[in-house]
Amino acid sequence: KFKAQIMDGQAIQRATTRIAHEIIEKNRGIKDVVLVGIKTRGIPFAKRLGEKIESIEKEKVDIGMLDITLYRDDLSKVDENPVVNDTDIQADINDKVVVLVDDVLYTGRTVRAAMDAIMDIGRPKAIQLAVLIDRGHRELPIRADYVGKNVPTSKDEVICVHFEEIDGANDVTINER
Ligand code: 3GP
Ligand code: 5GP
Ligand code: MG
Repeated sequence: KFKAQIMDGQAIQRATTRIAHEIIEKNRGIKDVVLVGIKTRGIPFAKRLGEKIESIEKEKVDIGMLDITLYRDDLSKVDENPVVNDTDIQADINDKVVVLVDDVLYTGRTVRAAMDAIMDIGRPKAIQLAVLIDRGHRELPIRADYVGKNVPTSKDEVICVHFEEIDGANDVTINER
């Protein structure tokens, strides 16, 4: 059940532009940066960040992806373990800064699984995390380095992220389960 729109397309675009600048600033350029999008909507978000970074720095950015699912039959249950199904990272991540990119950060379990998968592939010099929305309720000691918007939620609420590339529209809404 729809409750409210928290970001429109322009707000998503501005947050994306800001985070692109923050990634460049924190890493003093993007020479060693590899973006890794997490499954469905982390991937278009990573691509958008990559395009923005390239247009600012006039330099190519490597992008990879991870497919991680939570073995939950019901999204209201959050005590299951995420499983990495598929990894597509062509770039050499050794001694690189891997920036994990997801649409929503919630319990942190997906990000933990993503960090495990990354460490299995190589030895990055650092792993950072970028998310469009941080909705709170962490169950692990994980925080994002780059956040589009902090949105305090109850556990009964769901954040719906819509990207043109997948959903045919750009916005973020908060819904009741
Ligand atoms: P995403 O792949 O774009 O992140 O987890 C699968 C999908 O279910 C997610 O898509 C997300 O949009 C949606 N979803 C909505 N609410 C929740 C939630 O509370 N937990 C999880 N894991 N996914 C949710
Ligand atoms: P986690 O709980 O592991 O932090 O998040 C699990 C996965 O589900 C992540 O990919 C995250 O983007 C997604 N997710 C968690 N809560 C929500 C939510 O409320 N809305 C959306 N769209 N995705 C969510
Ligand atoms: Mg996600």
